[in-house]
Amino acid sequence: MNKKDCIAMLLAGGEGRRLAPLTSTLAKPAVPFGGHYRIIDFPLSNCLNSGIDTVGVLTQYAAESLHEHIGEGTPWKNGSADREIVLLPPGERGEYRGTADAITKNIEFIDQHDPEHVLILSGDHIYHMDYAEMLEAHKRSGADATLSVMEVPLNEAHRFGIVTTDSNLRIVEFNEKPAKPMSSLASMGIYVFKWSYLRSYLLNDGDNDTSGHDFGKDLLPLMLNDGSQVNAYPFAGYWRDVGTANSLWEAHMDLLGEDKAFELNKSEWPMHTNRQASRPALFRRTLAPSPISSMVHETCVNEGTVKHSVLFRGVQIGKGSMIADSVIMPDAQIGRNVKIEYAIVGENAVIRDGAVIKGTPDDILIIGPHETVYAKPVINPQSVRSLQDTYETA
Ligand code: ADQ
Ligand code: ADP
Repeated sequence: MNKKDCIAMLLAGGEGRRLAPLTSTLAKPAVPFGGHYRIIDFPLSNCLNSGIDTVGVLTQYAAESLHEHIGEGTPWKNGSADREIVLLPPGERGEYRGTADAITKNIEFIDQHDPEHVLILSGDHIYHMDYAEMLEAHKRSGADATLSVMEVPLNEAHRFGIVTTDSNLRIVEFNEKPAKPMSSLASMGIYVFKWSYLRSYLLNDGDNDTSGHDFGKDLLPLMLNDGSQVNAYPFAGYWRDVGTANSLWEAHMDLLGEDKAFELNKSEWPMHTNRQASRPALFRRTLAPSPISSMVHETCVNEGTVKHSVLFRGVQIGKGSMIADSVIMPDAQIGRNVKIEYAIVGENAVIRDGAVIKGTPDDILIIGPHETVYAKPVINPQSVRSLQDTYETA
């Protein structure tokens, strides 16, 4: 095989526990996003748009959901036989013990391509990013590793790897999810490494029983401790880690309104998704007074009132129902006289006539895929499940 300049390894095997029950049967990267897509469509489309032609996708938890969505990767190959998107579940090799271990167990796959650099991506971020620019910065600086970084709100910094840099953008300190963050410059979990350099660290880490085999917890701190040159690549665009119900909801709300923070479909940065979902993503937008602006997939049948919400393909809403500030995922069936506020309703959920689902902006309710909710006020997700049990056994 020809020597590659850079290939990508896309980490998509995490459990996504904080998004339960949306992730009860789905890997987090397979969770629907933006009326038409799944989260993993973002890094896959970014790779295509950035000219990265080889992508290994590391799956583990609920791998089926991703395998079904990605298949042979056709939508992200743009008809080119030179592009390769390969699913890499652990298979016979035992489990992936952490993000670094997932790469270690695929050293052979990477070696086949003999790349100069390896781009490590995460499957659960919403953003458009030109990886070629990051790769350029990495090469220009001659760093062993380059991490993309951005400022996040200080009150959210504890969710991220937090870095400190010197005036040349060299990282002098890295703390994974610090309880008391001293800065708000966060690692986006997007890394470029010189492959020969990363390879030797992975081999050592694989043999180290005290390691958690994780990039953020183990490898990056070790690399800095050894005096490696690790640089920061500041990213200025929109980027969201949607690992929690509230962040997934907020990222959807960022698609709405005239002053929306994120534009999904840019002609210069096309998004791709799998064939089943790939009928043109036409949305009706109700634009007039901006608070009621919604994104409604053209296949929805809506007989109710929808305000400031995102409705995916195949959603049905009956007469007299009111949906506000919510995200309704594919094929959810909502009956008559239902009230839904500040909630995410999972794929194929069934909301019976008269049901009330009310969250708050700080506590977004999730109704899991395929769950049924009956006409009884629901105040938190636990009660959704216990109510369901009561009714189903009754
Ligand atoms: P987290 O968001 O907590 O922090 P992590 O749980 O390590 O990230 O998951 C990163 C990616 O790897 C996800 O896409 C996940 O699905 C996947 N993954 C997790 N475990 C895996 C496994 N065993 N096998 C295969 N894939 C796996 C990371 C960094 C932080 C950084 C944030 C930015 O550690 O430093 O700030 O990302 O979001
Ligand atoms: P402000 O605090 O000025 O209202 P935001 O809270 O929207 O602004 O965000 C401040 C910065 O942090 C922005 O650059 C934004 O992209 C980033 N940011 C906000 N929320 C998140 C998040 N959940 N994950 C990652 N980055 C975020």
